[in-house]
Amino acid sequence: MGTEQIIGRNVLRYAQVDSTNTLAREFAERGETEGLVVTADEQTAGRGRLGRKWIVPPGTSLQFSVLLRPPFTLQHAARLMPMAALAVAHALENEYAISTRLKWPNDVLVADGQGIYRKVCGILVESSVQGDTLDYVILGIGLNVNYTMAAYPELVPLATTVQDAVGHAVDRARLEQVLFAELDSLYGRLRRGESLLEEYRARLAMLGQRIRVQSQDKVMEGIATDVDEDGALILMQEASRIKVLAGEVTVLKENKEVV
Ligand code: BT5
Repeated sequence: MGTEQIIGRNVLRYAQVDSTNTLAREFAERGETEGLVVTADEQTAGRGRLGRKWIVPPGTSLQFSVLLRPPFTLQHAARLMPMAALAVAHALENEYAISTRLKWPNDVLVADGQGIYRKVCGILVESSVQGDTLDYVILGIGLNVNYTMAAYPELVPLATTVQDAVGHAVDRARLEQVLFAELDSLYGRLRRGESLLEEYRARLAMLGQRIRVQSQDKVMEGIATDVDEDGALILMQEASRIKVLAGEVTVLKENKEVV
């Protein structure tokens, strides 16, 4: 209450850009203050992690990047990914009463038309670091909204849309507004030193399950037991506890609903 809005106080809208993350970074380099949102109807070079592509039909979805200058240590910057995932989950649950699950490190899942949980949102966090301090962070969010994944057969096993989950098209402008408000509220909590970890853990689909993680060129298997305050996934292999900072997770003993 009474805290000043940061995220969404300044929103720049574009019809077409290469990537909102790239454009937001340019604004950051020119000294723009935090909270700026760059959003586009179409990205010609939308990207995921490790040079992967993010592909969405123009004008259907939410694709935006938020410039943040968090007053955190470098280590705490890892809290922004779970924050963004939680904000998307809250927005979808509150607006459409659908249940969400989170997949470490950067996906939000919802049940598609068949009741199988699939990726509806991907998050890309890019940080600029000066020495050992955090200069700025670009938080990129891609949320599939008003189209059906049936138009993209190669993504059907992996991905879904809000429309597929809810059963009809939704008010995209309203969803955007609600999501900015959620992001702003959770960012305010992080800035006040609160932890969002319990809420994040409660929605993580993979805890307690046997998983395989591909991290750089290493592949590891074990039980996913936790995510810590640094955003790392904790993997137990026999008696050893491995802290995984980044990677791709596959759940091995499939809880049938989760990809
Ligand atoms: C992500 O990467 O999931 C992060 C995606 C971030 C996109 C936003 S949009 C606004 C901002 N500007 C940008 O340029 N990017 C951000 P990753 O975990 O690496 O997943 C990428 C993989 O997801 C691809 O290799 C595809 O397999 C799959 N994919 C591509 N398009 C998708 C879509 N629309 N929905 C679900 N999965 C998709």
